[in-house]
Amino acid sequence: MPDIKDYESLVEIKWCPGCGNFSILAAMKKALCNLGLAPHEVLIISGIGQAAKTPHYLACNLFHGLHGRALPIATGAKIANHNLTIIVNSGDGDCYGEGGNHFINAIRRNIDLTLLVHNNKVYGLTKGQASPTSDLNMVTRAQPHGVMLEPFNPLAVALALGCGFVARGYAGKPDHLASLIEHGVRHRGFSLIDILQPCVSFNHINTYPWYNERVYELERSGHDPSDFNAAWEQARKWGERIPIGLFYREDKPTLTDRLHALRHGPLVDQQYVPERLASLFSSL
Ligand SMILES: Cc1ncc(C[n+]2csc(CCOP(=O)(O)OP(=O)(O)O)c2C)c(N)n1
Ligand code: SF4
Repeated sequence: MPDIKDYESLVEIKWCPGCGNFSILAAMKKALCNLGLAPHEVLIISGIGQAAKTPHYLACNLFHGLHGRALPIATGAKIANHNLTIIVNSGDGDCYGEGGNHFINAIRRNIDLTLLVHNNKVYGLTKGQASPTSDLNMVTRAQPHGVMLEPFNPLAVALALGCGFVARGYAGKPDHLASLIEHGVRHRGFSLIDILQPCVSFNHINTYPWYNERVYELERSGHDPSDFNAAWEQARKWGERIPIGLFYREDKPTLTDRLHALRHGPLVDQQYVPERLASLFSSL
């Protein structure tokens, strides 16, 4: 059984003291140990941002990619070796802004991976500009007259695209979050966990006290995660009361189940036969 210490990295953590990312990191370690996964069985992939530094702070396989491009890298990795457990760490700007198109198409493909979006509702790394999830009228140094766009609702978009695991966690409830991550990794298919992550340096509205007053756990409110309409209703709630937990779950075939070329096992275990490629090229 792996131990939390097995996942401890020697890299110095550069997040601000009090940042919500610390409890997301701790929840990930706890979930991976509870799942009995050894570090060599896990691949963590990220894009750019504060959230995207997470893989450096875990001692396992990692790939730190480019802005919004974690999901295409994860898709390639999963096709090459679908025995790997893949987790993507992204931020609201990285995933829903810069990588928005990849977010949509990764859900449609139903790639078996877990996407953790550290949603602090600002661009943290670049010092607090509004992000796609910033609330209307939020004032930042770059938006002195307030945000003019309606916020992006990742849970509603994921539900509309047929995502089979749609959840929201909160960095202020790390045990609840660890359990969601565990369930997300166990789910065969694309699992989205949007995580409410206070940014103590640049978001002085959506703070720990602000969330603590509002969040409630769906698991304690009689919510049925197999009921799509109930999930849709919960996903549209924001403001005075904010639901966290598993909104929706459904099993469906994954991309690697559907790929004909993988029927004999992962690509990494298949023999490379250059003649087959040569005959394909000569037939074109
Ligand atoms: C194409 C492009 N757009 C924007 C940027 C600047 N940029 C780098 S990281 C980042 C913010 C990422 O925000 P988020 O994903 O919310 O991450 P956080 O730092 O808050 O965790 C931005 C805007 C860039 N370098 N290149
Ligand atoms: S700027 Fe915000 S998101 Fe980045 S490390 Fe500091 S508190 Fe965390």
